[in-house]
Amino acid sequence: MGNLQQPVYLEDKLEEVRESGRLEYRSKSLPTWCPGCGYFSIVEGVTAALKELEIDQKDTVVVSGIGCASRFPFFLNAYGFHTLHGRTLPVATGVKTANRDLEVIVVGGDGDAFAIGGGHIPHAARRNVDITYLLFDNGIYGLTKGQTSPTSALGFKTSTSPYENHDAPLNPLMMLLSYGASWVGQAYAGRPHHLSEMITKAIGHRGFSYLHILSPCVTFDKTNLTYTNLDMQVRDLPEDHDPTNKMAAMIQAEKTERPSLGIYYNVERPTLNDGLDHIIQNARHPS
Ligand SMILES: Cc1ncc(C[n+]2csc(CCOP(=O)(O)OP(=O)(O)O)c2C)c(N)n1
Ligand code: SF4
Ligand SMILES: [Mg+2]
Repeated sequence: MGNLQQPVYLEDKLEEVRESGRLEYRSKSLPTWCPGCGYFSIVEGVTAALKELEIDQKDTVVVSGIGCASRFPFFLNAYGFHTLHGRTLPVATGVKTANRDLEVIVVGGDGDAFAIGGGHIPHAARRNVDITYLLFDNGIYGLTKGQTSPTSALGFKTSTSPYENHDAPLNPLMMLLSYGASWVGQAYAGRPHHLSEMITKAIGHRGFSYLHILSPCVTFDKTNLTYTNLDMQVRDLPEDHDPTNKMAAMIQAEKTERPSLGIYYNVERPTLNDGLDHIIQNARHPS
């Protein structure tokens, strides 16, 4: 997929990216996303995070489902697994369980995650699998040319809701908090520096980290998630927000009209691999 060429950057940007050391994390496949798609900032954010955390390409695995978002592994110079629609988390759980030294990053869209893949999320979260889930939310099915998704706004018109969407959208932050994710945050593709910091923190977390990334689909959504609308809506979490307080995180997650960016929740608890170690220990030395 893609042409084997240098990633496309403007000449001065290319120099900046090369000097930052991030270029080594970019593959030579040219992104096939539409010009202006928010997903480009996420590639930049992930390469910056990997560089910052000094994670080797050979130790990085990016697992994706199906959708525009799920083309992501092709654009990174790391191991990648383009799985089936909605089936990222079982694959990623298997990868991390088989080799815990790998840094496992899952990427996918709102349809991949919360429609066909919705049944897998609670279990990866409650098991606290030590992986990072980057959810690209454009509130639409992008790849299949703009149908209503589980996060589409009320009143949204698409080919599958020509008389306006009447299905209440899901609240993914609230869901992940109640599922038991140990790190939950929100970022916006239109704020690339903050996005990159949040990706770094999410990857640095030991346990299941979920980063919800608001990212406009500039081709099929002309009404809701545009940069202009989002620039006016998004704000930072209050400075005194306590990320160890789940109820406080839920109160913020409910404020969907003005989405807040930042770390909603962050606690340490045993991971799936910790639990498996315990089982192995008990099996070897039964009391
Ligand atoms: C089993 C299966 N069902 C349906 C599809 C068709 N399909 C491909 S991508 C997609 C949804 C993509 O939307 P999203 O996950 O939000 O990603 P985006 O394209 O918006 O990044 C669908 C329904 C498929 N490929 N496989
Ligand atoms: S269709 Fe939308 S989500 Fe897909 S690449 Fe184009 S702008 Fe991005
Ligand atoms: Mg989508």
